[in-house]
Amino acid sequence: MRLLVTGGAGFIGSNFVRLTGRVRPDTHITVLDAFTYAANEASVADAPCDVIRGDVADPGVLDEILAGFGPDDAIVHFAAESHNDNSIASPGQFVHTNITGTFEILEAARRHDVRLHHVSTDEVYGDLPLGTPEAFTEDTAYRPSSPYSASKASADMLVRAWIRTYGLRATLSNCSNNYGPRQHVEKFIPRQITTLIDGGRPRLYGSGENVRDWIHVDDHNAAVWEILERGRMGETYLIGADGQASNREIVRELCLLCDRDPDEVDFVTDRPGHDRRYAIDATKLRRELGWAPEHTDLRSGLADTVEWYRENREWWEPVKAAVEAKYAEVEEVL
Ligand code: NAD
Ligand code: TDX
Repeated sequence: MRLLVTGGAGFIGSNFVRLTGRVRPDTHITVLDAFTYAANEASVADAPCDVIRGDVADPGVLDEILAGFGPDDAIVHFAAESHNDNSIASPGQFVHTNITGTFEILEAARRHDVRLHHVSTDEVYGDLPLGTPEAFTEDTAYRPSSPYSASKASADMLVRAWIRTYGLRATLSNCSNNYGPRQHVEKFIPRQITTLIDGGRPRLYGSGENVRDWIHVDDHNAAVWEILERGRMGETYLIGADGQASNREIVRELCLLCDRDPDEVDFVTDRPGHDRRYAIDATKLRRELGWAPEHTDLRSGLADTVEWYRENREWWEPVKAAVEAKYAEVEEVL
């Protein structure tokens, strides 16, 4: 089987390529990645794939890659601008990559009659109140809050329209917050881990009470494989591992894992429009496809992740100072 993996030099895509090498070694993967600031050469340098540098919104490069694809081959579309804070500061690139890029992927899939799996986020559903048992399901109405989530919601809508109108063979998944190795240090968990490793104080937005539903990146990617192989065409599957925790709780755990005082944290300027809580009800995925997460103990998943950042300093150190300098322009300690 041939797979075009877009965004394969980013966090989830590069872990997908590596997981595929372990569980489906006969798959031939071509990564298409624009190598934006979010990509890391080292994430794919020793990964089992061919790598092409290019923009998903470029139909020419898509045609070149897909020319050799047959009816059993597929595209797994991870490429995106993925960071909410960046989307608030400068939304234009999010419209280009997430909306126009997905449009071009859809048109290329249609021209070459290739099956598509579109990777999306639970943020398209907006947020939930704190302290209630509600969770998102496949039937929850779209209500995105940020330019990032609005651009992902737009992309999902395009995919759904191409399925219905053109009969495109496609599936979608909306996953909760991922953690694990090779996540950019701008994101919450790697930012706090690398700050702690360097002896600094973790930084919590606002009150730190916002809740995210954490899933290990390998569990997300294993679910993507289940959907690729056995998902019903045209369907959407929510992916989540019942990993709800407040940002304050995550930071406490990371401090303890780094032998630091959990009360030595800074509360800083809140994110505008900050979503309060996300939670996924993954019943459909579990019942229909028999998927279940393997990393069910968040504490041990975080411990492994801390260990990875300790052991791979050369992977993150070159960009850490610049990321912190950018945050310093907008953050004030409360
Ligand atoms: P990431 O930012 O780490 O990686 C994105 C990759 O896409 C990078 O390698 C980047 O260079 C590439 N890219 C960006 N613009 C491109 C373009 N125009 N053409 C080609 N490549 C381009 O993101 P991630 O966290 O790995 O997220 C991957 C996907 O999963 C995204 O679609 C995101 O919306 C979705 N998702 C992420 C999470 C999460 O917690 N990180 C959760 C649910 C869904
Ligand atoms: O320094 C920080 N302090 C802090 O309190 C940072 C960077 C974040 N936060 C908070 C904001 C969120 O409540 O932590 C939470 C997680 O923040 P992010 O890592 O920026 O993730 P989030 O905004 O929840 O979005 C993530 O999950 C869904 C991914 O970045 C998206 O790509 C994905 O779609």
